[in-house]
Amino acid sequence: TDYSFPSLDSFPTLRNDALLRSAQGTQPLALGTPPPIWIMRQAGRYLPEFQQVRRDHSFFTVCRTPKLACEVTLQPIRRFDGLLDASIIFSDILVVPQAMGLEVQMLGGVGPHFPSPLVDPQDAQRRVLDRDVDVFAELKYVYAAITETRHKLDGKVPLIGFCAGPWTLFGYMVEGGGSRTWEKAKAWAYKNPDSAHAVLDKIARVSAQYLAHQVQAGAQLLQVFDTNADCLTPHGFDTFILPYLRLLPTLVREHLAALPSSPSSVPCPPMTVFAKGATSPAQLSSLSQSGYETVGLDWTVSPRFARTHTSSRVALQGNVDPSVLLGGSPAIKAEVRRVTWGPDGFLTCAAEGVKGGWIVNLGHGITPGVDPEDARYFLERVRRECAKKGVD
Ligand code: 1CP
Repeated sequence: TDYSFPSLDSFPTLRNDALLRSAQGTQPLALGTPPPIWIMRQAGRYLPEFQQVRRDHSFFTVCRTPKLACEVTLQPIRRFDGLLDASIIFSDILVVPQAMGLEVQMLGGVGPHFPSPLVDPQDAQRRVLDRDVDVFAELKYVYAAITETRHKLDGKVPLIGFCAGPWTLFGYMVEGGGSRTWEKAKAWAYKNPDSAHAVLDKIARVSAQYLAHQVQAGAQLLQVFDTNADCLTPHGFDTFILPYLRLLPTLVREHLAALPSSPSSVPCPPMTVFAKGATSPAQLSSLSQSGYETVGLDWTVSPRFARTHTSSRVALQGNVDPSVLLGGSPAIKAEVRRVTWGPDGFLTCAAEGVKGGWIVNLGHGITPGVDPEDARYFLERVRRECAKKGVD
């Protein structure tokens, strides 16, 4: 298929830039003005219209067919019309290992499966480090999906692009799928740290190129999902996770700055780091000074705790417990209350003069068992609580 990057001014004008203003820090959390809101994994299995598409097409066919990926990306925007402030391109973090030459299958009821994961440093040398990756050619189906979706969104909400944190991808590439303990990946890092560093560095370089390409294709904010950031020690986090999270925004900026400025330059959009489980004071502090505009939070810390340990220059995103959407309206109402006007909530802190933006989201992806009407109730409750100027 033919694809080339569009001219960015060929896209419809963005009519709702609340997310971008919060992330850039130009729209601090203001009482009475609902902050931007979106839901991690908002396009997916809990939506019957997604299941309908999946009945006819395999998971990676949806990812690789721009028309289908675009359709699925727009499904939550249509269903929750006016209640969501962002869309996120439908794809998966595992398209990057595929681009690097590893086979990945999506098994029903099981999840991702690598028929031949990386087995040892020699194997990684041969299959990963000694191989050049043509990031454009391998992933242009994602870029085509992003460009088409930017047009079809018609400026309604911004479009988020994403990739995984290098440590999370290393985990899948070594384990061959999801794992409760990630012990093969950890054993590799402890036994052969030089090899682990070389692979992490390679993943980071490919991922940064991929993120820059997504921006050239039309992505307006970038999020890095480091879902497995919770499985190492604090020292392991500083050694195998943080340096590669830091490398991503540095390299994305370098790539974009190196592009010719005519016909027009491509500015670097705001970036979000979501390192699930990295919630100690030291980790929050490091993440808030790692080159990202927004730090995503899981649900294990209070907003006040997170605010205390992060720079006021970053916006925070989260931190509603996704499981609460399985708990019915009273539970949803109580959890929304906790993150807004609870004693340690974002709005309570803002009312006390604590600085810094907030992007409302769950603390991890929405789960398949959620009733879409409960997701709608969640979005409505947030708007209701955030319209108030004080606790009632
Ligand atoms: O059969 C199916 O339809 C598979 C279900 C599914 C979906 C809908 C998978 C398999 N991936 C996705 C889409 C997806 N994955 C998106 C885009 C949709 C959206 O956000 O609206 C994104 C951002 C991801 C990211 C992703 N994939 C992560 C990081 C975020 C997170 O939730 O932790 C991870 C770890 C994966 C791996 C993955 N892909 C799919 C599965 C089942 C898994 C294992 C982790 C899991 O079970 O959630």
